[in-house]
Amino acid sequence: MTNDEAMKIRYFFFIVTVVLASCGGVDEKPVTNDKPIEPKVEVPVFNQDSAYSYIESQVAFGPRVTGTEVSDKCAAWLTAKLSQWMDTVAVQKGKVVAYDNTGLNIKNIIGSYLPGNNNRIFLCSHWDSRPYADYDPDKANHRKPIDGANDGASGVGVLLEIARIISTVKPKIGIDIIFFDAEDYGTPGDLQDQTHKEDTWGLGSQFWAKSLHESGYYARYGILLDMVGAENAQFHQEGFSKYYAPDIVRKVWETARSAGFSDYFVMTEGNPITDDHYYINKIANIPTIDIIHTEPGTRGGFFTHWHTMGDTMDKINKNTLYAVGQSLLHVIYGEK
Ligand code: AHN
Ligand code: ZN
Repeated sequence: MTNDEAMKIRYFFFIVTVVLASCGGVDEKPVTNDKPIEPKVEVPVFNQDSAYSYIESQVAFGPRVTGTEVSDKCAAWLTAKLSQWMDTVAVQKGKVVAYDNTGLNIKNIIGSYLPGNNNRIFLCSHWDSRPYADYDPDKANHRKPIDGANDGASGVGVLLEIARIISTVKPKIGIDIIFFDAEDYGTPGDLQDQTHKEDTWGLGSQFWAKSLHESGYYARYGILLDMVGAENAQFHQEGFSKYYAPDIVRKVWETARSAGFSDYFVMTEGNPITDDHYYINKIANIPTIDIIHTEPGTRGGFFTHWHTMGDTMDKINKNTLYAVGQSLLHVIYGEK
């Protein structure tokens, strides 16, 4: 090759290099995500058989009507179960006035994981059973107490299973599990028009919200479970939850749906319901949502056997328990 040819070749490569360099100049930075990549959190598996057995145990005591001997026995059992798994357990005792002006001795039971951690949430459910099957088709049953397998025991069963899991796979945030007494002691249906008494439901949560079990108690938010065990249950986005805690509703429903439970956690707005979370929002000012099975078209607006003698163990469905429990685990282990 002549000198001239060699120069031409060198010149050619010089031009190619310049062109390539200038082309790459615009977006030369290596491709990165804006957010740092976070390690994927391991979410433990919810055991619906275990939750089911905790519901069975409660129902086996008989109706857990506030202030009765059966109620005392069940309270002792719940306290023992929570003590097995949580760091601390407190029983908040109180006296409240019922719809008929009788005094009721109540027990709210609170288990705490990482009690010293200010970054915390709580999960709750009522553990009492309604003294009156006032929605039973047979009028003769309207003053009989109910088993409350779904209305009461189901939420507690799911939360006991979560307590057990928390003790084996440690979440990053603090968690309280609260069982409220006397939620279901509200005025019987046939007396509603005669006794104009406000706020006869949620007596345990009202007591707790006014006089927290620990002075200065703080939680970022709360989640209430109510009737979370019936087959094909649907959880509409309850009205007070959307009003007081819209971000938590969004977070929980999005989490549940992306975990595969969109048949249960539906995107429709439900009516506002005077449940424990209402008093927690109003009195204690902690944004709290209610995951509650409502059913437009039924007489009470809830699941078919609501406040009837038919709210029994055979109405409990393990797939529903799994949907709720696994969704809650995704929420808990996704928090930091
Ligand atoms: C009312 O019917 C006003 N509140 C019902 C709340 C409830 C009862 N949840 C379970 N049992
Ligand atoms: Zn009830």
